[in-house]
Amino acid sequence: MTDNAVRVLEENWTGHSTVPSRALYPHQWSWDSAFIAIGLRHVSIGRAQTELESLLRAQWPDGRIPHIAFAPSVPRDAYFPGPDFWQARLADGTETSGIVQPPIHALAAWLTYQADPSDSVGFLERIYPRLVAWHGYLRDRRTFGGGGLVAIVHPWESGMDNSPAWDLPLARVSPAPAGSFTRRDTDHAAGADRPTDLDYGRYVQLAATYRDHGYGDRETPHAFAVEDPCFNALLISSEHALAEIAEVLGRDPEPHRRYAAALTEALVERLFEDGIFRSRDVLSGDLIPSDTVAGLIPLVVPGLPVADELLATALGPRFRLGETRLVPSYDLTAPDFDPGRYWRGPSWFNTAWLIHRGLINLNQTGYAEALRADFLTLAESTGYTEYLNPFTATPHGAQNFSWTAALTIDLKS
Ligand code: 2M8
Repeated sequence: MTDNAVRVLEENWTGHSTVPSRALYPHQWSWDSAFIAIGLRHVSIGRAQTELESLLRAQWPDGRIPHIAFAPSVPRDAYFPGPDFWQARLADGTETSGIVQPPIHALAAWLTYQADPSDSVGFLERIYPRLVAWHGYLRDRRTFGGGGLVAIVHPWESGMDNSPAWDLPLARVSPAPAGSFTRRDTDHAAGADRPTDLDYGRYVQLAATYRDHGYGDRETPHAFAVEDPCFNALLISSEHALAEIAEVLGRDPEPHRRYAAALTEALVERLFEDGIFRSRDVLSGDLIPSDTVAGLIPLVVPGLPVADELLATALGPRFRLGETRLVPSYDLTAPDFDPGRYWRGPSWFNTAWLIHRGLINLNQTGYAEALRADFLTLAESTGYTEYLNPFTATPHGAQNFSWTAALTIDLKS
């Protein structure tokens, strides 16, 4: 099984990074690269380091890590929105997008170091200041809500593009006119598995507005600004990882620990409701009453005070952990649950990996082992699919998907 997973990563390797999927996503994606490094560290420590360092070469002077670093060798219109849409070019000519993705990179760097400490201190030295700058960008430029949590300004920044939690805030966005752009994703995946055209038009409009304001967080009149529990939980886990990295490098870990503690308090105070974490719409000030897998990801936060209640929700009727395949992306009891459409119901391997990590942290070894076994069976039987139906295990989206393969290698190791 692991050999097949290694082969997937080899086929998707470009020489310095790994594309999520040759056809659907032919460039380097931010949080994909972090998950991929977590698997690659067991195959080649050098490749895992290169994966993360190549992404950090696309970091902007303001500290943000863009969600896509475009490969110059790929046709400019192979993916939409491509480099001509984003119009973001670094001094060395690297072309990128202008939005971000969940900050799991410091955790990936720490796990990479742990796989081979003797060969990784130089790597930590090189990337620590960049990771600090990345978190600094989020802390200084993205805390619009006033409670200390970081806000995303585009659904793509959540990594869970068409999550039902975005329906309410997105309703206030007028879509870019039909015909003003051409989708490329539906050339490679079934339309019924992907976001609707209406949602896509809204994504394009939001990104164009941000671009037309120079990607300035204060300058842009954001029509979408949301505190997402997954994004903030991964920032907390990554701050804990930065504390560990700082200790190895002989720096002061305490600022990282203090920031992680403050964020954890804010996360619980601002987003925990009805046994789960919900997203807060910064513009209306309201919590969004759609329960998605993002609300379970804080299980990865060390010392989470509401972990027992959150675990009960994962096991309860909304997600039925242990009774469905992996963990569904959306509340099973919601009337608009859709088992095949992207982030509106199907199960994903990266979120299952995160929840598995949370279960291990909580010493829930029985649930963790069952989830791990399900993960490994499904990864192989579905051809390392991107996502799957939580009842029938029918594969959806791309095959030979990199983070599915990488996280398989990690859970096998
Ligand atoms: C999906 O998102 C991209 C936009 O970033 C897309 O739909 O075109 C999401 O699943 C996201 O989480 C992932 O990072 C990306 C590449 O795998 O694909």
